[in-house]
Amino acid sequence: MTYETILTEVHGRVGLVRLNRPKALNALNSQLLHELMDALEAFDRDQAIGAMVVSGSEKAFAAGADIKQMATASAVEMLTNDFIPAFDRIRGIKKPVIAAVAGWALGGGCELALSCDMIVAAENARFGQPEITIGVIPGAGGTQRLTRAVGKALAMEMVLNNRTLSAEEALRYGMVNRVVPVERYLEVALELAAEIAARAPLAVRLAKEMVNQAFETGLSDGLADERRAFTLLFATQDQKEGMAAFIEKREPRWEGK
Ligand code: DAK
Repeated sequence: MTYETILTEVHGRVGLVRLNRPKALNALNSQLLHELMDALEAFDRDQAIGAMVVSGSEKAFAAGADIKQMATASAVEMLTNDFIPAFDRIRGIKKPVIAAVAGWALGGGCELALSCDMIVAAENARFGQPEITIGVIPGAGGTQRLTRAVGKALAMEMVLNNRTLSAEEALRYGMVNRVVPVERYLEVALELAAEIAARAPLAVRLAKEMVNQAFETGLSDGLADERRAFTLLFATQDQKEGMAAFIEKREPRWEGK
C-alpha cells in the first residue's frame, strides 16, 4: 500500500512509522490515523518484525486531532465517523510499539503516545491536553490513560487547565521511559526497539499483554492470568532453548515457536 501521510522504514527487525504532515504539525486526520494503523498492523503480521517505533518530526510528534477537520462536525458525525475505530486499532497490536516523541505531543498526539507501550522523549518534547482551550475534552484516553500514567493531581491540571509537561517532568512523573538529546531520540528509540525485537517473541508478546492487563483487571484476576501466561510459555521451544542456553553458557537462538 502507498501512503500519503506517513513514511515507513524497516531497520533490521524494527518497523518504523513516521507521521508526515509537516505543514499541519502532524495533526491527526482520518487518513493519517488509518495509514498509521494499517502500517502498524502490517508490521504486526510480519514475522521478520519484532517491535515498532512511531515518530513524528523534531518539531512535532503530533499537535492533536485535526481541528480543521473536526471544527464543523456534528455529534453524530463524531460518534459514527471512522476516527474512533481507527484510534482503537492500536490496542490490538500484539508487538511492542515505542513512541519516539520530539516537539509537540498535544491532544490526540499525547493520547497516541500514551497508547504506545513505551515513550522515548527528546529534550524538547512537550506533552499536553489542550482540548479545554477549544471547548472540548480529550476523546482518546487523555482522561484515562494520562491519569493512570501521571496520577490524579497532575492529570486534572493538564486536562482542566492546559498545563503542559516538559520531557523532564514527564520522566519524573513516570510517563516516559527516557529523555535524550533531540539529535538522538529516534536512534535511541530504534535501539530500544531492536533490543526488545531480539528477545523471545512469544514471551515478549505475552509480557506486553500481561502488563497491559494490569490496567484492566483486579489484582487476583491479573495474577491468575499472569500465571496462565507464564505456564503457557513452557509449551514453547523458546523456553527450552532459553533455559538450555543459560545452563550451557551460550546465547539463545529464538525461533518464536
Ligand atoms: N489541527 C489542525 N491544524 C493544526 C493543528 C491541529 N491540531 N495544530 C497545528 N496546526 C496547523 C496550524 O493551523 C498551522 O497551519 P497554517 O495556519 O500554517 O495553515 C500549522 O499547523 C502550524 O501551526 P502554528 O502556526 O500554530 O505553529 P506554532 O509553532 O505557532 O504553534 C502549536 C504550535 C502546536 C502550539 C499550535 O499549532 C497549536 O496550539 N495547535 C493546536 C493544538 C491543539 O489544540 N491540539 C488539540 C486538538 S483537539 C477523538 C479522539 C481524540 C481527539 C478527538 C476525537 N475521538 C476518538 C472521537 C483529539 C482531539 C484533539 O487533539
